[in-house]
Amino acid sequence: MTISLNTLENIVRKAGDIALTHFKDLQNLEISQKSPRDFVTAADVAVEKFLKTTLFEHYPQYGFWGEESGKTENQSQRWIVDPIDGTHSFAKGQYFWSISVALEIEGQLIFGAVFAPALNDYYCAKKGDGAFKNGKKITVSGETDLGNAMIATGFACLRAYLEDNNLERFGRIAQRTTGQRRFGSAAMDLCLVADGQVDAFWEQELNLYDVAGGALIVLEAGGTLTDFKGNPGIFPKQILATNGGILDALLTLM
Ligand code: 2AM
Ligand code: CA
Repeated sequence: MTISLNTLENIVRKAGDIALTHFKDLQNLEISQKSPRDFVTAADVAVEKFLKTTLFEHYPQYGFWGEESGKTENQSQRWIVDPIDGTHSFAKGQYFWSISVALEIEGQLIFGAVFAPALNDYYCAKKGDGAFKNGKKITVSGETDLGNAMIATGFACLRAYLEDNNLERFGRIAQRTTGQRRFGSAAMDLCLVADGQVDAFWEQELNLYDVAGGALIVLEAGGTLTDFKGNPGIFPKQILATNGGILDALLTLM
């Protein structure tokens, strides 16, 4: 199996150009609702179509799973794609949205890329080779005191009408940390942990395509990925990413 990091960066950046074309012309953007509070725009569809076609041209051996078009046949070796993570932010003209692409082979993440076109920030990781932002190696923060920590979360769970809607947990953690942020793109949130811009991120009720790319980037930057009990692994319904230094203290509050 050989993938070219340069080829993949070019493909993902071209997908970013497609998204940006729509982003610069938001007044004419077609937006429809998949379900209450769940949007899809013409940009999501165009970016996914481009990625599906282009990745298949370069790597015909791999299947594809995208948020908007679903799964192809070969799912044991597959690309996992969120064409726009943070669609609501995108449609409002805000800058925190991203394109997330991961390659998973037999359940193992091999490659992850998260590109934020409006910020021109390209994060990527290949298993065993570290994590990079715009070509420079990145690592998680060294913070060990939860009281000094800057933490991000999201509220995808508010849409699912669950009993546990994250509000209590947010209140509990917010009172014991210095900074709290809510950016609106889980893929970006994971990259911010990887880059040390925040010390941890948690969210509930996500899907694998929201987090697959960012998950490998966190791990390759030296971070931890667990569920809310501290079991290691990628749990989109209950994901906790940290710098490692505040993991134990944060787990007591989850
Ligand atoms: P999206 O923009 O691709 O939908 C923000 O809290 C995060 O929640 C984003 O990663 C967003 O991804 C995700 N999200 C939004 N709606 C969701 C839904 N209905 N179910 C699961 N995740 C969702
Ligand atoms: Ca999406």
